[in-house]
Amino acid sequence: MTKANRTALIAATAAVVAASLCTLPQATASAHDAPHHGRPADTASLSLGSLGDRTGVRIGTAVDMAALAADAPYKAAAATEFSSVTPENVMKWESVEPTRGSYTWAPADQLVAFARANHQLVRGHTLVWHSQLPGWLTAGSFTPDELRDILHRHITDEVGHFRGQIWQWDVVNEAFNDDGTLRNSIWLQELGPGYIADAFRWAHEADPKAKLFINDYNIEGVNAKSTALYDLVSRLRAEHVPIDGVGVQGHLDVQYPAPHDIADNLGRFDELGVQTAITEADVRITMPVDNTEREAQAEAYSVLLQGCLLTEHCTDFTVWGFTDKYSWVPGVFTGEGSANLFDENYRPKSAYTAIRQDLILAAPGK
Ligand code: 9MR
Repeated sequence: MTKANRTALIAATAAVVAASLCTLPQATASAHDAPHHGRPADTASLSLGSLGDRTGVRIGTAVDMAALAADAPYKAAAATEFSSVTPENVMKWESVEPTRGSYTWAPADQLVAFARANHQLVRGHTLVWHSQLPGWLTAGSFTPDELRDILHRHITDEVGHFRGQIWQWDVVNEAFNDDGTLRNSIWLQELGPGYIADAFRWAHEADPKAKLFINDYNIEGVNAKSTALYDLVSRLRAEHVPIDGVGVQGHLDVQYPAPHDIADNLGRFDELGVQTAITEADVRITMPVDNTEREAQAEAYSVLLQGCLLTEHCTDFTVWGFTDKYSWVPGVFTGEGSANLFDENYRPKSAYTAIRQDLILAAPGK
């Protein structure tokens, strides 16, 4: 898409969103897809996932497995509204191997089965991270060689367990500091910067068909961190390391302006030959929420999604949970919340309407 077309899309979308907020009937979380029968689709009845399909961008959500088991409306919305799912926690190392050598796959297997039953793809999250590591690993004293073997085995076993069932793996998560230097994690300290290329090679060996991503936050626009990541991906591609994509998490806060150069940032990864995705979108607000903040939130979601829609090889847009009933935000950012598309009673917010309109406007898309 040319820059002129991008500008036109953004302007037109803003107008449609403004109009729709006044006139559209409220959509529901359990919207089902209508059969087409050769007639133009009635977009009001289409789920986010189906609207995304018309644009070539999958629309996903992170899934909280406790909520999925206990809350029927949550399960219904997760099943019908989205075309891909990401386990919010159950594929992380502390969840799958709480005791050394003894694996707990059941919750993650349940999500994979849920996705299959609902014709959804799965983003695997995440293999190499500094956080949510099991105690036996962080408290243990291992030599660098031992730690390298432990990491190799973790990747081989986990990717192997899910072989053929994962669409995209977040192989390496949050490896950078905001200034563009590599994070001083246990992996960097003990194994040196080569751990990143090794992790991608090991994951590729275990499942050659999965798309392998590096994922991070605060890399939505062009900045020191996203540029360092760009340089790393460029080097890895030149060295034929099997890296397929860059995940841009998209955790925003209405009190800071949403970057308006997301498409410029994602577009430069197109040029490296890798895919991109928005992998963890949410937009938090300082409580209590007023109408201005609610509309600013809708705009921020829209800016994130449009950045993806405008980028040729941006393949998916995932929200980090869809209801305020279950959100990581209040527990981490004191006094903030309301970050999701639906409120705690599953009522859609302006942000939900806004991203529907973006998808409708963008079809037929890429
Ligand atoms: O949403 C996740 C929350 O339930 C966990 O307690 C937390 C632990 O660090 O991780 C959250 O998910 C994070 C994701 O895995 C990586 N990017 C940031 C997400 C929000 O913290």
